Amino acid sequence: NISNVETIIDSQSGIATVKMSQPPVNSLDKNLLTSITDTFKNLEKDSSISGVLLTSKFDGRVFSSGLNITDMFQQSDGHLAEFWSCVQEWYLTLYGFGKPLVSAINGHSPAGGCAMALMSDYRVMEKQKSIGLNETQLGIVAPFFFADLMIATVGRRIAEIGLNMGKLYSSEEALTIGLVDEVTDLESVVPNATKTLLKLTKIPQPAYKLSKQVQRNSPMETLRNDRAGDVALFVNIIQTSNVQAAIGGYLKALKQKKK
Ligand code: CO8
Repeated sequence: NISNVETIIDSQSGIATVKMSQPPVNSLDKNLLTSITDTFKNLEKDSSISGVLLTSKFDGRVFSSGLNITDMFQQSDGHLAEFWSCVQEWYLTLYGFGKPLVSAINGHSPAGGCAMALMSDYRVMEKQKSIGLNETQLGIVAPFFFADLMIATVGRRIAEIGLNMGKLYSSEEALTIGLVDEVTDLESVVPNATKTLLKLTKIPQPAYKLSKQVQRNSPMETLRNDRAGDVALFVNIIQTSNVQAAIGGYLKALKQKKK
């Protein structure tokens, strides 16, 4: 499955570029979630790697379209449970990643795509794209650990407005509220992200790792302590008929958009 993720290593700097490469829009299904998770677990263990840049192959179009919606529509409880367990593992691995991680957001980044960018330490985004936790617009609710990422990044009040309204922000708005750290032309997204990443790798790394841990531990611990409960909650919410109807309607609208 690793082919839906390309990893390019610069042996001189020790920077690994992880490029999500699953056509057409890097929607996070079980395969892509697992590939990303496994890639990060390997990079964490590899002592020659100093930091990671996360980006998309679909330059100028989409970073990630978020969780794969079809995995939440008309599926069995078992399928949903397995899918959600992959989502949890992906979150725990990326948010808990012990090395510098910078996102080069070179396209749209809704919902799970936004959450993934928020799991990194710094975000550089292409201008005139969109990002946000728009779950309520699909008739669903972002899980507590997505909400926590937003709160940790932009503060409680702005997060509350964004989450409740399911707001998708333009790159420029996202910069204003601190959801991303830099906005630039497509050509500069990866170079600028790399520049910051290199700076982060120069900080004494045991301290850097510990600093991340101290700040991020609480939501991850909450999830670790009751992963099964969180899976059950997800399955229950998704299987309610009004949520299924809302997801079905959203999928239909998404397919019809281009007609
Ligand atoms: N899942 C599944 N399929 C998708 C997704 C997705 N997230 N996004 C796009 N697709 C499909 C489209 O339907 C389309 O399929 P087809 O070719 O068969 O018609 C194909 O991918 C290409 O998509 P587009 O033509 O729309 O591509 P564009 O380049 O024009 O646009 C966008 C890219 C902007 C990313 C656009 O596709 C889009 O807005 N997608 C929807 C994004 C979205 O709202 N995602 C939300 C996912 S939900 C989530 O991440 C968190 C859920 C938490 C659940 C908790 C419950 C308790």
